[in-house]
Amino acid sequence: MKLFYAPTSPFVRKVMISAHELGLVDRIELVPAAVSPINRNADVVAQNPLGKIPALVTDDGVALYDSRVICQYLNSVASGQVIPPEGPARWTALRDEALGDGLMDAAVLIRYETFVRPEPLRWQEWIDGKFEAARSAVRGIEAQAQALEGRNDIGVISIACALGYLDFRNPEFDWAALAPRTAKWFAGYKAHPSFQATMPK
Ligand SMILES: N[C@@H](CCC(=O)N[C@@H](CS)C(=O)NCC(=O)O)C(=O)O
Repeated sequence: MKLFYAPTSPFVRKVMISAHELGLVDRIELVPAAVSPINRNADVVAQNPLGKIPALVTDDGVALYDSRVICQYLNSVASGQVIPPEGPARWTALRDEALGDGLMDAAVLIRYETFVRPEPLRWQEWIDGKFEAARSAVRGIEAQAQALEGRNDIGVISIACALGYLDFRNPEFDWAALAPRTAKWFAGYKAHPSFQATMPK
């Protein structure tokens, strides 16, 4: 399989942590792919018309995107448990994946607005709105922090990637001050070898 990737993308990290947990890392060839909303990458667009990473090309030559579909695919290839097969655990995992993904969306959009967009064109109210979305997502995670303990499904993987991305790009945001129980859980989660092996750089 080939994964179009960038080491700083939290969505790529979600896929790579899943691959580690499912024992599939050695089957994935990493294809470096720089992307940006203003600089589309033709190699990525050839696989994913949305021009976004992660994009995976399977051994059968089928292109898959986005990160949710790729994680479902990897889980099915490995007959794994990263995505619980049925019952309440499945819906909790998928709901929490959506929560983590939404937090990543807000954080990535803040990054584009503050780093990619030229300063005279920046819109502070828009940035503030995205930070407020990030705050309410963090509060939503904190409200169920106890339920994160002991899990290793796609929901906690996505939440961990989102919090790790905030630490990487926006340490001054200090999400942990809003979510002390989540911060305690995250301190333990960080020890996972899959999390350590996928640190953004
Ligand atoms: N919903 C997508 C989001 C992926 C995404 O936003 N990736 C960013 C990099 S972190 C990207 O490719 N941005 C390029 C663009 O917005 O044009 C997923 O889950 O894979």
